[in-house]
Parts: sequence; C-alpha cells; structure tokens
Amino acid sequence: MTTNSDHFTRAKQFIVGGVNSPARSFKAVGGTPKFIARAQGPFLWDEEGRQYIDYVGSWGPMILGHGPQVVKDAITAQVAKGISFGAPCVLETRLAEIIQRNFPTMERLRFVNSGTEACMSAVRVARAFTKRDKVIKFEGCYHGHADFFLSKAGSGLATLGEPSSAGVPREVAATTLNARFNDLASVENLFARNAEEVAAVIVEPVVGNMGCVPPDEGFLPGLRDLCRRNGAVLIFDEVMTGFRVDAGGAQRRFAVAPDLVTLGKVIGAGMPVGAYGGRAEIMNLLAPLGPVYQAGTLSGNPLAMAAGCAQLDHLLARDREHFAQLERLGELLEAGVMAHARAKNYPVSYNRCGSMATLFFTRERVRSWEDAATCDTEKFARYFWLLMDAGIHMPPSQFEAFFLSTTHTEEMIHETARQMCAALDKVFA
Ligand code: HOZ
Repeated sequence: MTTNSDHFTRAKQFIVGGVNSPARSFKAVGGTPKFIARAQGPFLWDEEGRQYIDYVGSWGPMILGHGPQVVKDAITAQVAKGISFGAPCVLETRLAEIIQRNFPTMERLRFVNSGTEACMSAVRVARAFTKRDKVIKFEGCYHGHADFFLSKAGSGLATLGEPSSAGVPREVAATTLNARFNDLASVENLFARNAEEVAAVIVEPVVGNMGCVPPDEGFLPGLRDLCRRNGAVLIFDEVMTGFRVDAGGAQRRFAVAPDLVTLGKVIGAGMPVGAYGGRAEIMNLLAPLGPVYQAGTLSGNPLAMAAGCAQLDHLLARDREHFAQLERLGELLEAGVMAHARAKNYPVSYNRCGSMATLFFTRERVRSWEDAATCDTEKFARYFWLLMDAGIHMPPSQFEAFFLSTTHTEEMIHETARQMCAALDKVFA
C-alpha cells in the first residue's frame, strides 16, 4: 500500500513543501498530512483507506456535508452544457439573486474566484470611493494573501508563527493599520492618529482565523459607528460566516449593516468562488461603469455558479430547520466537552458561534489575538493527533475554527465529545 507518508515524499519532489496551502503541511502539529482520497457526507477517507469524521469541511463551505446529491447533479448537468464560457450566463444572475435576498446590504455584487480576490477587490473599491489609502484590520484576522493583508495576520501565518510575510513592500505594509479585535478604543485610536486617511475597516465579524472568536456585544455596532463618523467604509469579511452563522451571515445574526461584504467558497458549495458587494454607489465605481478595474475569465464560472445555486437552494428551502439543527449540534458538542473540562479544571476554553467553534488550550476567554497567543500549542498538537488517531479530523492548527454540517448526527457528536474528553484526559494526565 502507498502510505500517506509515501504520497507526501513524492509530492515534495514537485510541489513546494508538498502542499498548496501551508496549514496543510501539518508543520504546526508535526507528523505527516493525510492525503484525502474521497469525501462524502460527514466523512473523509485517506489514501490508506482510513475513515474520519470531518470537522474541517474544506474550511467551512461543506455546510450540507461533502458531496450533497443536489450539488453533484447540478455540476454533472452543467458539465454537459459547458465548463467555462468567459461570457455572461444566467446562472450568475440566479446566484447573485439568491445571495442578495439573504444579504440585502449587497445591493450590487461581483463574482470572483476566491475569498482572497474578494477581499482584495473590496479594499480597492473602498479606496477609490474614499480616495484614501489606509486600511484598518485586526490582529489575527485573515483576509487572504493580498500584500496589504499580510501584516499580523491569522490562520496559516499565525499557525507557522510568522504573522507577517516577506516580500511585501514596506510602503504597502505601511498602509495597513492593526487594531485589536473586540477593542473599540484601539480602532478609535488609529482613526485619531490617521485622520481622514483611513479608507476602510475590514473585519471578520466572527473571527475564524485565530480560532473562533465571536464579537463582544457592542463591538460590531461600535465599528459601524466609528466608520460612519470617520468617513470610512466598513467591510465584513463573511468568507467563513456567510451562510454559516445564519442564512444572512453575521450581519443578520448581530444586526449590523456593513457597507461592503465579501463571501467565499460556501457560495460555490466548495468550488473556487468568491463574491464582493455592497452599497451600489460604491460598487458602481467598478468597470465598466466606473474607473476601478477587476476582471477574470473564471469569474462567474458556470460550474461554480451551478454548484452554488444547488447548495444554497437546498440549504435555504428549509433554512430555519437547518440552522436550528446546526445550532443544536454545536451546543451538544460544546456542552459535552466543557462539562468534562470544567469538572476536571483543565486549562482550556471554548468559543462557539452556531456551528463554528474552537477549543483553546488556554484558561483565558479568547477575545483577541493576544488571548489566543497564550494557548499551549504543544498540548494542542498532542490533542490533535489523539483525535486523528481516533478517527476525528480537526483543523491542524490551534488558530483555525472547526465546522459542523447538517450530515453530522447526534450520535457522531456524542462520540466526538467522548473522544475529545478522552484526548484532554491524556494531554493533561
Ligand atoms: N488557512 C486556511 C483556512 N483559514 C487554510 C486553507 C487550506 O489550507 O485549504
């Protein structure tokens, strides 16, 4: 049998580090990454034939589990009609309509190919609208790998302990200002020190990229207010939270309306797609209506559009039921793990927003990157491998959220809680 280790060795001969995205290298947890052969419902199988209950869900979009039949059928039907047109198709309008119905703040939108592109383009149009250059982001948030976001970023960068990237010109990095999540005073301070220079504040309204960190009450409305008072555009990066924490994303769950919104792979059922949109007066600055350029052959790709329409139609046909189920499963897992952890007084904390969550190896309540950075990542690595060996697939980093799907059953959640508790017992033995 060709093992995962054999596959990794061979991959490294051709692909940098053997992976196409650094978190997948397992550098933070040690050992060899699993090479995934197939996925269905809540399960993954690796190349060695081992089955896992999956809580990564391709980093969020698999809200209906892997390979829902409706999505597979839609993709197959579209393949027969064409794979890429580089020209308009009605599926784009259909998907845009579904999105706008749930995200009414997206008065006009554009499809792109990834969350990275969506965030990069949203900042560009915000800069053009305000005629300003600086952008406020939050330490530990990740908005893709455009140059100006790679400063004190979360996700893979935090995982590797290098929150800023080489290769970013100093002048570009200087346009990014970092504030502390859940700390309005830090934002106010940056506005004061950069009066009339800040184009936008971009935020993951529920952070997924330093682990799951929900906003404190008043934080998002406070950002809304600060942006309004300072003439800056408020951008919600809902790549993880869109159609996840609510059908209308975090903006509906927390009742705060941003000026611009970015969405990612969930609107393509896991296919490579993203979108950005918002107030028409801002978005209409884009070419061909205005002077801001953004383009791409694969933008609005018919396969991704067909997959997205099928997934969202299915999810939204019974959205109350689906979101209630996801909430219930999320609660069940948290209650199962934390009752045990509290009884044993283990130094861990648990953050959750609906069906996204993180178990942090710190006693601190994690409200910002500073808190997340207090985690014991060595203990996390041990726990991660104990779960993997028990057939539970979690993100290979303390600084990522895990996700549930509608295909996870209560039995699976109980079993997962049991395994998580057993892993904690071993880690803290
Ligand atoms: N850092 C990405 C999620 N937040 C991981 C992407 C991937 O490796 O697929």
